[in-house]
Amino acid sequence: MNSIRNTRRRLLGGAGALTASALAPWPLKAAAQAAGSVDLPLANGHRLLAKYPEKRPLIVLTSRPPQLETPWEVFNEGVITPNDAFFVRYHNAGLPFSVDGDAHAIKIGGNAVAKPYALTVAELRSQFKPVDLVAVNQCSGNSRGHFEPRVTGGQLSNGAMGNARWVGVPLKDVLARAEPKNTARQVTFDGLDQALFGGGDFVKALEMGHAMDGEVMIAFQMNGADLPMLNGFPVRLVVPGHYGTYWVKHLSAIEVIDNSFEGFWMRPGYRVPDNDCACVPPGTAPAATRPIGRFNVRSFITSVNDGARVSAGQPLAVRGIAFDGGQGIREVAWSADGGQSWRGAKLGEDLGRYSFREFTFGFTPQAGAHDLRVRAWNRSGQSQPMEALWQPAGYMRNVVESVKIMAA
Ligand SMILES: Nc1nc2c(c(=O)[nH]1)N[C@H]1C(S)=C(S)[C@@H](COP(=O)(O)O)O[C@H]1N2
Ligand SMILES: [Mo]
Repeated sequence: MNSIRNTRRRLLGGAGALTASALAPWPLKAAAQAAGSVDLPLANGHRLLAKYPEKRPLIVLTSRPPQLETPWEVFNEGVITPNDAFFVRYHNAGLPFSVDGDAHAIKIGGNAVAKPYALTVAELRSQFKPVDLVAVNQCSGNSRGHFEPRVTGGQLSNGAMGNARWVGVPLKDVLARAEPKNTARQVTFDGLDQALFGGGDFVKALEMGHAMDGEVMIAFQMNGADLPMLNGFPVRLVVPGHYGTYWVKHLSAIEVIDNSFEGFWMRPGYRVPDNDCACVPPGTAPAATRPIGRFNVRSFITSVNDGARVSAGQPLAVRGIAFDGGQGIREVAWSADGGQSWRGAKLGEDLGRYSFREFTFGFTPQAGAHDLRVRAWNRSGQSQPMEALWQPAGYMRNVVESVKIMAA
């Protein structure tokens, strides 16, 4: 029993001298090792790679708090993103770095429950029926660095996304035990990380109906293993089809409330123009906003990069991934002439409507330049724009990407 417990105790950084005090030396900085650099395909795209605990070398956007992007080639390894390559995003520098994965407790309360209670992770695992789901987690600002005109915020390329098989307990079941009152309107979620230098503790909210939809999950497993510390060990919220901002890590407090939560990370943070495209003319501000919601449709070629040289007259096999906010991908089309003519790609295995969906196609390029494009449709007919949409926060980019290759 003791040894199982010990394996579930996670120290970030691994050094024996670390303590749980916020004043202790910063363990991540000591533990992260420089591991070369990459040039992302955007202006000022030079980035260092660093190896953090439980991670392979990842692309560093910021080191404190850690914001790490997945190297692009990982997405061509398969439709599941390995835990050690999964991107990392934090808002505040006060990360937990020692957590007991069994004894860690989640408090469930708020002014709209009859029976507040606390639940340890050991109890969560043993007293509820687990479910599993393959789902994409994508940061709202994924691909922000490609915005034109450029916007402020983390200059990410396309690696702030990942697809994993999550195991956990439906949030609905955990909330039901607290006996929500009929005045319940929203549910808020807080994790162990803290704001050390202002900016506000990271707290998010979902509408009560969304929180009770049976799909939102308190996950304790990712791809068959404990969550990596940097991805929320021991428990995080999984909000299928919705931007990563709602996927609260190191979940420690849930409150069911009878009003609308308006903390910084709900307003003004993480809002999009309140219209169909969630976009505005470049350089303008939206008249009204709403909290960011579901992913729009995206597709990417993963097997060949922009600027690649390939053999003329030789068959070229191309593959990639597509996903959306939960309808599931119905169709992917490809073009080798910059979007003038299109043909259907072949879809790979269906791991569920929240997962990356693989697609493949092939053609034999004649000598010369080719502009490859892919465009996906979901099951309700939504697709991707040919010209990029714009909004001031740099969220929700989903333009049809162009991969220019040269055959010789
Ligand atoms: N506790 C906590 N949870 C959090 C955040 C955070 O700063 N603190 N950031 C959110 C955002 S904006 C994203 S995109 C996802 C990223 O998940 P990951 O770090 O596991 O990739 O975590 C979300 N959950
Ligand atoms: Mo995010």
